[in-house]
Amino acid sequence: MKTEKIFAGIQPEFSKHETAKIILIPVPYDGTSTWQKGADKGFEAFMEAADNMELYDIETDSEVYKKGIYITETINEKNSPDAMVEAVHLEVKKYINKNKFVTIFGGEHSISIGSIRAFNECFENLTVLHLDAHADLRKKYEGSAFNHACALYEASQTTNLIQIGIRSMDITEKNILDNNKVYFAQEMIYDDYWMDSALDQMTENVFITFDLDVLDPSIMPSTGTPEPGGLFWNETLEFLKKVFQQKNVVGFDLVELCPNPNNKAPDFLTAKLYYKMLSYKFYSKDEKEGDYESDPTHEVNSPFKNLSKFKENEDG
Ligand SMILES: [Mn+2]
Repeated sequence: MKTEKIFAGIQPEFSKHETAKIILIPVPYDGTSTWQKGADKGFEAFMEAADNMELYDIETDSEVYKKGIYITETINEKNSPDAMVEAVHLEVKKYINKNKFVTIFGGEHSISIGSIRAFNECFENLTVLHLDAHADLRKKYEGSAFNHACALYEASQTTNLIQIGIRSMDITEKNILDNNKVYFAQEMIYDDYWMDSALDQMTENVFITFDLDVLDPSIMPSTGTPEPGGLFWNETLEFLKKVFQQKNVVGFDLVELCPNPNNKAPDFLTAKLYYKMLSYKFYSKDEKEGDYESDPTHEVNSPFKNLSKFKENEDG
């Protein structure tokens, strides 16, 4: 059955399939999570929070919803993790080929396997930017290669994988991870240049897979496996802003919202994070569409100018 969903109560003219630049694919899958169940309820909670969000973004001085946000039919394939991954793969690829900006909302992290595969097939030299408390690099877990604990294994073999905020992993994953491209949470605290360093390692095309448990549980307790010592709101946005500004972000997903009916703040954070990422995407895109090189006012007009900590050349 087809039910039309509308993001954040935007007018019908901005939520049409034909004209929307932004596609949101809901995949409320929770087949393999191992501790707290409930990631299948994340999308509903996200949508409810978004209904209560103001749609003017102060920082970018923009209303990105006017680019159009179309929500596709929910992917409900639950026969097996493999079938779910393939359903996501096909749906994501279909919309990339229609030249849309594709975003995916989980569900647990195994949904990213199909998305990453689709983006990797459609974009040259793909970087996968993975924000997560967990490395998710197991080749197999509980008999399946499509478990949430394996979400990034394929990407580690087929893309330029950069991992941010990691603070929990199995010893066997040490053999798979690339130490130069992993930013462990406990090291990031003492490293003023982790953002620039990670940016230097990215290729032009970047897909972001954002596991909400990368955030500190004090601001994001609503995940299946909360881990202490995570990222905070402003530093996360500062980093994402730089990525959207400096790279061609080709799409992103948000996964692992496991809502608590008694605490709506994490649901709202998630809605706001989603909208912020869109605001950054289309702000920087509009800039790039203009004649960047020959526009001397470019720097002056940028609302990012005063916000970037690392712009000035500090020498020793
Ligand atoms: Mn995780």
